[in-house]
Amino acid sequence: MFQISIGSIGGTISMTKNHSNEGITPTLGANDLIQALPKLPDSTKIKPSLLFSIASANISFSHLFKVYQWAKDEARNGASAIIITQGTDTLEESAFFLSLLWELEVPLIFTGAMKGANSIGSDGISNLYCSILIALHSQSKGVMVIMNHTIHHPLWLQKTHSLSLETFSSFGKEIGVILEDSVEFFYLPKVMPTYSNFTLSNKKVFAYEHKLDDEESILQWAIQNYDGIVIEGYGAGHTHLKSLPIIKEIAKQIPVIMCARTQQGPSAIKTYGYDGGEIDLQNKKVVMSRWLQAKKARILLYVLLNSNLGIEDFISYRDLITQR
Ligand code: DAS
Repeated sequence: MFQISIGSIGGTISMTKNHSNEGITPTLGANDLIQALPKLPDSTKIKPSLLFSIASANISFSHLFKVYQWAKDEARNGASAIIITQGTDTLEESAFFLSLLWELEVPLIFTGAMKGANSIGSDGISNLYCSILIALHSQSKGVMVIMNHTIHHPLWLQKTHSLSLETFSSFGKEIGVILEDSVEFFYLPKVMPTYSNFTLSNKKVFAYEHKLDDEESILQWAIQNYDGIVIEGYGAGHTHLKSLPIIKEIAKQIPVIMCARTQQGPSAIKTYGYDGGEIDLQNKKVVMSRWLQAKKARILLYVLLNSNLGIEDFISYRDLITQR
């Protein structure tokens, strides 16, 4: 018997309208969602569990650590694949966080929906069904996200549109597709490190995005309250002159990561020579995130700091992304 355990956390995939004059809210659990699935092979057993029933804006690392422990227990107790249904607003972050912890080969698949369960053209069941097809595929392993017939690795995934069905993109690095009910992999993702010493301790990472004519006082506040800082810098990862002396001081004490605030492309390492550009920043001990977007860089640094690891491990992970 091939057991697939499905854990639901909430999100639009679980949402329905209770009163005609109000919006949709989480009402359904995994047990309700599976009722609408087409017939599966007799050798497949689906085990649904309602884990949480919340919008994804309310998911914390502590919720996700419980999801991780639940998924591990399911795998230990015989599940051959795990599916998590959650809101799409933080889907790429949840999946990336779990990818840093999930050391098993058992596929751990995240999915959601852009339209409520009772809306016309609702995509939830199609996404769940595609997730099951992936779960059953012999080459599936590790953490993946399935949305809109496309298979993504959490490292590259970004939500790009607030409401469209076609919102998730890995910008050309999609792992595969599900077409005609068949899974087609374009490549199998590289196995990235996991951090088994992670605990939910109190190390926190502050992330913020530079804006035109920005404030520098926020950085001074952050140093007193956080153990690491991720900045979404201008262009290829640059700062402004007012922040420079503060960043220089902060980077002597805690990790400071600089990312590109553009949606695509890496932060630079050797192009710009002006003060506040990447060469100057690196001379001041700031680490460029390269291909890690700020959302992912923040989670990676959070996991490392709470695993008693640090900036060297950040650099190793970062560099592994582009090593063959
Ligand atoms: N935006 C909704 C979703 O797509 C709500 C959420 O993220 O929980 O699931």
